[in-house]
Amino acid sequence: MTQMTLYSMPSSGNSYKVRLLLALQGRAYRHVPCEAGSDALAQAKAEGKAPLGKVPVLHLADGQVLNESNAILWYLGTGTTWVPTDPLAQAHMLSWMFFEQNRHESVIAVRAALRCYPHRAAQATPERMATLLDEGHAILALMEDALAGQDWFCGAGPTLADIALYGYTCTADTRGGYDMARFPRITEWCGRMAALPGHVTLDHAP
Ligand SMILES: N[C@@H](CCC(=O)N[C@@H](CS)C(=O)NCC(=O)O)C(=O)O
Repeated sequence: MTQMTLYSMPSSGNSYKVRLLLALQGRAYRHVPCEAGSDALAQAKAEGKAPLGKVPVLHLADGQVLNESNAILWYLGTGTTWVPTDPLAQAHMLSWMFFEQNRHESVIAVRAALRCYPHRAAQATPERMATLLDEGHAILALMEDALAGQDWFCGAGPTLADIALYGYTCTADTRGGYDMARFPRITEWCGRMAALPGHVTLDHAP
């Protein structure tokens, strides 16, 4: 049977978001791992499987192709409990997803990449790392404030906003070097995410 195919980078939070939602939904798919610097990533690009030059990319059963992690989340989540039905609640959810791409990922994921990927190490100057550390802590403080009095970022249950933000936050300490002891609400929220039925970790191979 033809099924969805996901080209994703095992070590990437953007890719992990999509793998996590698929796991939480219990959906079957074919996975093509495309690690940074791998032949598989180069081949996927050369064969036009990643039209924007990045992963994750979801190839639907009918051959249509979806780029951008949060757009893929939207496609997979629409019509399910992962997307609120009220338009205002949807907009709140989307605002967190835009925040994640514009402000969170561009700092917290970048610091993690500079620490973890050998080919990025030369860019990890002390000044840049210190700036990214301060900026990341400020971003995490915004999330910590938003979780005051609520378990999830948007409404009474988990939505795509939680998955998008979780992608890089769950490893902000181990990979990014951020001090998560300063953010107890985020730590508890990560625990709630990890307890969701079907949850998989970043290193889970589908
Ligand atoms: N905004 C995109 C970012 C995708 C992205 O930057 N992917 C990186 C891994 S996190 C990638 O494909 N890198 C491989 C390359 O640039 O060759 C998304 O959320 O999907």
